[in-house]
Amino acid sequence: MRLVNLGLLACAAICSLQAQSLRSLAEQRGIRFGAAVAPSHFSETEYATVLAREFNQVEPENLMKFGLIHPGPTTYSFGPADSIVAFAQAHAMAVRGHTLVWHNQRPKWLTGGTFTPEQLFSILQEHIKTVVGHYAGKVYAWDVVNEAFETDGSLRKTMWSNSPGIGLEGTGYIEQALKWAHAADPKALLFYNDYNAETVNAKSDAIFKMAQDFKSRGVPLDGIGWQMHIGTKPQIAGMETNMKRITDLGLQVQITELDVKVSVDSSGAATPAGLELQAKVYHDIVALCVKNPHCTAIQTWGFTDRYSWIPHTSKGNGAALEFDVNYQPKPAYNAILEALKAPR
Ligand code: 9MR
Repeated sequence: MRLVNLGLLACAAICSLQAQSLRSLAEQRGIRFGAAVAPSHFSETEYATVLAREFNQVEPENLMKFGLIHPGPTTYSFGPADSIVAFAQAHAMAVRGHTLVWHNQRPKWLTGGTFTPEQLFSILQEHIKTVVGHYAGKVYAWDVVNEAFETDGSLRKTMWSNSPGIGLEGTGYIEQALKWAHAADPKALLFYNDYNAETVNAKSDAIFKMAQDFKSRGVPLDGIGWQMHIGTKPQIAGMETNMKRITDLGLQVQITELDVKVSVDSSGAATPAGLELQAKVYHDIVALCVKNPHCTAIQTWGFTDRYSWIPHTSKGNGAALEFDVNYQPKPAYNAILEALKAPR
């Protein structure tokens, strides 16, 4: 009897802990809660433990980008990203792929070369076919094209876009990339991903127009990724309006790179008030996604303040994630739990 009680007590403690994780609450809601990761940290026990306990999705923060996965014209380096897939499989997590077509983190052989549009067309086709083919059945969703629009809604001029790029007009190269990705893995969900396009503005208008056009012509686009690198004053109402118009097209929205930067002192510490404000923002963003059944994933860009891109690029800001540098949950973490628990 006593033993049984102890067993029940132990279960009560462990089971309620499990029931409280981000991943279990997200699973109950039918959404994925992910984190961008680097496998160089997997050997750190706390990193691996918290990641496996709290998240049901991972995405390589860098390792599937062109420059890292395709370092020579005919050389692919799949090993590091494969180790992320292996971690995910060992812990029943889904994998998002990031990213096939981008203007950053390209290899030297590509940036330093001189290629005709015909050659670039073949290079990109081969790249997408090889990378998506390698991960077919393992990566459930891809950010096929990343950051193709400027703030004013015009198309960014990159080596891929019509300048002359791969030789296709306007959003033609995005369409082509989606078609190549679809051919390489017909089951993968294909996303267009961008930043500062979460609320209604010139950039999100342009993305919406492209999505509308693609949907009307049967181009294989499944969703729009919202990076969501934000501060403490998000325009939730505008985001809700934008999410509705996208999902009304029959597309998904996934929040792909969420982090909420706050001011920090020279040691990287935020104030308690800053952390409370940040928690409210995390709550409101997660609540926004939970409310719309076509918002299917929320992913933070990392999960611990120990490893975050923010302090390196945004001076005076940091502490942007849901766990602190010692893997302790922050007010933001509890706020996410609350938002995941709330009725739709
Ligand atoms: O977090 C990534 C950082 O480690 C890289 O140095 C950087 C290179 O541009 O890319 C960061 O990830 C970016 C992502 O791929 C696309 N959206 C913006 C992210 C933050 O810069």
